[in-house]
Amino acid sequence: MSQNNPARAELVIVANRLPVDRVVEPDGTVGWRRSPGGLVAAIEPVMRANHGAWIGWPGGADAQADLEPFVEDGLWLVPVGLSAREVEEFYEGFSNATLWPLYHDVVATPEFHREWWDAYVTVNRRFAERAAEVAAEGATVWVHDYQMQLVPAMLRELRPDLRIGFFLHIPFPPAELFSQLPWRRQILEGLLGADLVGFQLPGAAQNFVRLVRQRVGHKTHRDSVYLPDGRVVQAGAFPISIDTAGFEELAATPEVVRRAAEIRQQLGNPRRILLGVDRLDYTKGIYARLRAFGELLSDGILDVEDAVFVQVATPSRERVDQYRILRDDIDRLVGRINGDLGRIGRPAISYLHSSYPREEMAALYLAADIMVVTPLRDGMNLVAKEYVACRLGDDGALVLSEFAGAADELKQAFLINPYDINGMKAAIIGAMEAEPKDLAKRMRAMRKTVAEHDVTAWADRFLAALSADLRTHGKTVRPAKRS
Ligand code: GDG
Repeated sequence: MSQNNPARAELVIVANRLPVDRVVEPDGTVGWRRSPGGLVAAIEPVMRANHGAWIGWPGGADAQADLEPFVEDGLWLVPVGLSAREVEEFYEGFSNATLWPLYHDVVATPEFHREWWDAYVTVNRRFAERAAEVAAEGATVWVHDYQMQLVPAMLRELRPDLRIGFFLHIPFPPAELFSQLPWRRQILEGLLGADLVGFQLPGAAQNFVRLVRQRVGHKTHRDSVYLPDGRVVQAGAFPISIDTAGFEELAATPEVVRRAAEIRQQLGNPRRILLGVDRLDYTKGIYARLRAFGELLSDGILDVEDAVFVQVATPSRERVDQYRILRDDIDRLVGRINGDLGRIGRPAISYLHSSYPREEMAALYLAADIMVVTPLRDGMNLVAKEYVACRLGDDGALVLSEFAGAADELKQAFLINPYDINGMKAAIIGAMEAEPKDLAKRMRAMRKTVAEHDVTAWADRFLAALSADLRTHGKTVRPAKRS
């Protein structure tokens, strides 16, 4: 892979970001810290079992910086640099101001710029070339997410011997919306370079197959696409999940339990704590959710002595205009609600624009009586599953948008339409007034779901499907050795 490691990888992960963050130590040396996240946890054991490598952007805006592959905590990491202009045009531009809103029901207006598209093509080619260098003969390459949709076809052209899988973490829109994209055909052809194209939900796979039939003209049957050269591309749904056991363990540690009690006390021991945890993103429905809570207070249905809303909004994509506008809107709304309805020592909303360690997240999940997850559209939403995993006592309530992928599995949640403010208000009150027996029944069922379908099962299922018809070639991805 590098001069010091001539071996090549049997499993290659290609994702926009490396699973590590660059940290500069006090003495000026540059080090790496593992970024938290279920994806790394899920894929790590399979990577170790298969001599795996991970290709991704290490962050920063220097196309030439530190581009030597390195081994960090036993994982082979292969950095791909981006220039300042590429960060602007490929990452902030085409990925996050064109594709992100377009794929999320156009809840914000996507911008179409030809120079952004050019940067997307250039960067995708760089990732594909890197993967082609790193992958062993007949290896498996697993490409992730909307930033990398051209990589499968580019890689297949360079290395037809590879087995290529693609997984989209966000929704795949219906044809009526996707067709706005001036480069719709190129994106579809890019994805068709994979042997298996995975989505969160069956509906997304159907959208994709329908679009391929309409726009590229290939024959399709159910989830299969038949290419003129005889190759068959399989589409399918692989709903992602969390490290359930990890969250359960965390929620049972005395430190987390103690911290949850402390949070409740610091909030002034309200009767009910409502919680929202999201990246500060306009798809997450934060504005409507806080408005609904504010109205419950101003209608006199709730009182600040009864209930407090804790909203964690993790800073995200702060250089993209739509995100700046959203931040200002939320700041103003929280200020108005607290100004109008709060009392001394009793703000209505405890608003935290910050990110926290995993332990603090678990303590918040434990402290919250009602978790409020109201995205306008969301591929899956892991926060909903994390909350459920932490409720070891089968108590607590989940209010969940029917437009989150997670609603397909967490059917016992209080499901809401985030565009219907009155419906959302009614569901919050319904969750608050529900009998403990009813809540326990719902939570038990949801906990069973997240225990049975965790992120390891997700990764195993995807990789098994990807190597399914490989038996004739005799090469498959080795399952991870798990403890
Ligand atoms: C995309 C899709 C899909 C958040 N703040 C902190 C923190 N988080 C963690 C949460 C959760 C993750 O980040 C967020 O995942 P979500 O699924 O909720 O949302 P996206 O970031 O939009 O993820 C989504 C997902 O990909 C996976 O396929 O489900 O639909 O949009 O794990 O806990 N973690 C820590 N501190 C924070 O402040 N430690």
